[in-house]
Amino acid sequence: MAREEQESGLGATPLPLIPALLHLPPRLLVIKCKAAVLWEIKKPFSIEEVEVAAPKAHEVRIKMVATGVCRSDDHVVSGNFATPLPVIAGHEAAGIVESIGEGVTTVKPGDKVIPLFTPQCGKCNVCKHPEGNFCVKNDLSMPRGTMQDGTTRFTCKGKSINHFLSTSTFSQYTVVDEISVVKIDAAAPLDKVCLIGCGFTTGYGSAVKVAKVTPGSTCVVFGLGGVGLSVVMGCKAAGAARIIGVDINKDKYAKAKQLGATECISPQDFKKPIHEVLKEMSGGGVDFSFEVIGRLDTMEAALASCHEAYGVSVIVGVPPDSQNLSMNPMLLLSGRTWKGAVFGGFKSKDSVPKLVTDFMAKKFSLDPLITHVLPFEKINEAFDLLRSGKSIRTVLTF
Ligand code: COD
Ligand code: ZN
Ligand code: ZN
Repeated sequence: MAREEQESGLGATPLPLIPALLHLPPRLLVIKCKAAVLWEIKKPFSIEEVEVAAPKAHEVRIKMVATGVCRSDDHVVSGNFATPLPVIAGHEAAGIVESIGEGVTTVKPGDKVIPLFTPQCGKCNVCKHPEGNFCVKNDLSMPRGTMQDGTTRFTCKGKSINHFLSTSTFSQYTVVDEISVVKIDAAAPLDKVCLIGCGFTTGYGSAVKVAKVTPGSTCVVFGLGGVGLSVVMGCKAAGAARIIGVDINKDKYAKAKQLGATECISPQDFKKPIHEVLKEMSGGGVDFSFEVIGRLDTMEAALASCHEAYGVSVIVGVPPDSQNLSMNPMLLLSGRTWKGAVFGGFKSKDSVPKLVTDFMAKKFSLDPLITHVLPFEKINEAFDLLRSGKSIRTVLTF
């Protein structure tokens, strides 16, 4: 029996089970394991037995330990996020390196790692730029659903299954390119730090890195889901004096206040447009505003609610299918700054291990974001919880 089968207890079996191959290092073996396959949009995930090929040169095979369920995964199911099907989705996770391909130098078997849905190749113009983080090797802007070499490592029922955002974490084992994974602290609890792989970092970084929130400032956060709450945490960590939460669901307010929101309001409680309300509340406009919902109307409202002469507005949410905004340029000519970024503007390989270290040093907590923990097999329940608004984050454990 190969090592990974003994350790996992999850029924993962190496293939082929030919005695002559069994003494070979695990990196040369195909692994048979369970994964959640999305065959068609608007259908539930089906737990299937899949074959996970060995990592090729500069690739890493990971045994998954925990994965979060993010809104973007649900956008794949709904068809709002177009990516090749059938697919193994999931992109917010943590695991342990099972084997490595030739030439891999930054991780080794046994290392705790976080897969990176925004890679950091270190060589492209973006990676070399001090501020850029949207590495040209990303599979986000025009998803191919493959490894960097254009092929896949998953098969199911004789069919090739696509990757998602270079990570595909809804599987007991996955294969990623070395540029899409990073080693983290060996003591890190993987069932918590998995959130650093997307939701937490996206929100927190939007405040501390993209907006660069300043001490004593006034901030407004539109949308108090898991990402919006992480923006609230970032604003607080950066020393904001006032943090106003905006959400139509008042059930979100208690947690937002626990994490640092000083007041919470619903646009539905006012006759005036919400940006007018916020301008009045802040004496002319807030210093920093964040759109963390993914709607065009709230993007406009967030921009208009920051101060006309020095306000900074950050778009965090992605609107469904590529809709366009039309806006009056005067909103910017007076001095506003309008920005956006993925993954909180952080260079992934550089920043993720540091964020894990900060978490271990108790600089922030991830517990308030984790409302549910379920076994991986209950993935469809986790999506029901997300769609009904009952969960902030569900962590699936393997
Ligand atoms: N006005 C005020 N609040 C609203 C409105 C409205 N019109 N509509 C919805 N809301 C509230 C909801 O009640 C909810 O509390 C919140 O907005 C949205 O929260 P969630 O839980 O649905 O979503 P999150 O926080 O998990 O994520 C939202 C994003 C928009 C950030 C996410 O979907 C996204 O687009 N992520 C960033 C894109 C990206 O980087 N993608 C790559 C990997 S994720
Ligand atoms: Zn790059
Ligand atoms: Zn995500």
